[in-house]
Amino acid sequence: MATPFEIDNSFISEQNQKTDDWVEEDYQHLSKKLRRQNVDIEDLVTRAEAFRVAIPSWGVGTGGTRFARFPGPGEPRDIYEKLEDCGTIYKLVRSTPAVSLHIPWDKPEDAGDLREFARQRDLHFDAMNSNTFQDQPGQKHSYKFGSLTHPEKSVREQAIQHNIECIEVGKALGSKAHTVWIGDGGNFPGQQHFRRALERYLESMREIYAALPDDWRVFIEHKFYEPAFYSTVINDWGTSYYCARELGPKAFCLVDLGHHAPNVNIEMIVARLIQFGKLAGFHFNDSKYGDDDLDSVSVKPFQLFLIFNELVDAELNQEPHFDPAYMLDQSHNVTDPIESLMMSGVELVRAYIQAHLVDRQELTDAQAKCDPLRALATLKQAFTTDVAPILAAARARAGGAIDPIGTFRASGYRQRKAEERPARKGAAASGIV
Ligand code: LRH
Ligand code: MN
Repeated sequence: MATPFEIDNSFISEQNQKTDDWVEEDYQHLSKKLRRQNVDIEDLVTRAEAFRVAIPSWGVGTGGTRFARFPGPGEPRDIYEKLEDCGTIYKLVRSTPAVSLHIPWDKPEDAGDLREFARQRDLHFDAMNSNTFQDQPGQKHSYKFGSLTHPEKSVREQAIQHNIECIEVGKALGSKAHTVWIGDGGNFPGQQHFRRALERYLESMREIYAALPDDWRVFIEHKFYEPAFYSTVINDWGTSYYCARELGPKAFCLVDLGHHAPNVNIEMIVARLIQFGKLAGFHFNDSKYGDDDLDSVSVKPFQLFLIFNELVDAELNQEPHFDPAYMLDQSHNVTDPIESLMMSGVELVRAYIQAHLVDRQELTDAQAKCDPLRALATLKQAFTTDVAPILAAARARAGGAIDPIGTFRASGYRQRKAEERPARKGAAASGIV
């Protein structure tokens, strides 16, 4: 079998040479501008190089809606081809060395072999994700009416065993965390007893928690609706926080940006979870209405900046238990998934570096002196600073592409994959739809 096509490093540096000059020019200009603010640009490049966000394995295939999915050319057909694409993203943007797997969609036949395949592409595995929101072929009990909170013990037990199996697979792959998102809830008033359903959730999660190795964490992911359209058991951060407290020191609350009603102040929820020492991390995406899973920073860039403003403030203050896991969780219905994930990988570093440009002394003083406009202006100055030269320099110094999408398109990678990956009859790489 021919070796799968890969973009090689010499092609990337060739492409970079085409744009080196303007990067250097803009870099020097920004360096002078920041020096006037007593900011050392080199410190920011180092921070940009160190920024890490995990890629969702289910994000490299084309996503869809309940209406339709329009698969693109050269779709990955199994977990190995998904890792090829994750390796390509990491090679070009240099901020995404970790991949978050979803079980059973990505259940490996040979975990050791998969781990080695990933290592050869400088990849490792981030948090595992269980799936008790779909019934698998041959499954004994259906999750139609719930999983970890189902009224019948046999169904809950099946869901608990699935989560424990995910942890076992994760141990073999070198993962250190397990994310539990359940769609459990009701479509009708009266369908569920709200308090008893939550009790059943905690009873089930205690068994999953007990299966965690000492150095692992479990991430509880809340969501205000869908697939249930009247009530959802783990519907908001408050319920998630209560459960994380009840379970113990290895349980934390994961914030998926799309899992909140429109206009909810998510940056304030982040500040709360940081203060309570229970912030697990994020599933980054963007949305206009519901859980749209749109590309990060494609709709509300200022909201993401304000979230990173809270994260950087906590980082600089060395808040206890502050070790957030950053992951993307997007569905790419009309773009090339690799291009969308690369752009999102870049945009997250941008928000992080802009948040490091906030003059925190000025902000604290404005807050102390009840000067809201000066406070906002201090944030806006950072948010409106074009940090592109810092991001490009960080990628180039790490062997990545100054223009990831331009280099990806020039490489013909997608066309090559279309030749290498003829669609398998009826077998789309399992994922969202
Ligand atoms: C639920 C969710 C969860 C994943 C799924 C793919 O909406 O955000 O994180 O398991 O998407
Ligand atoms: Mn999510």
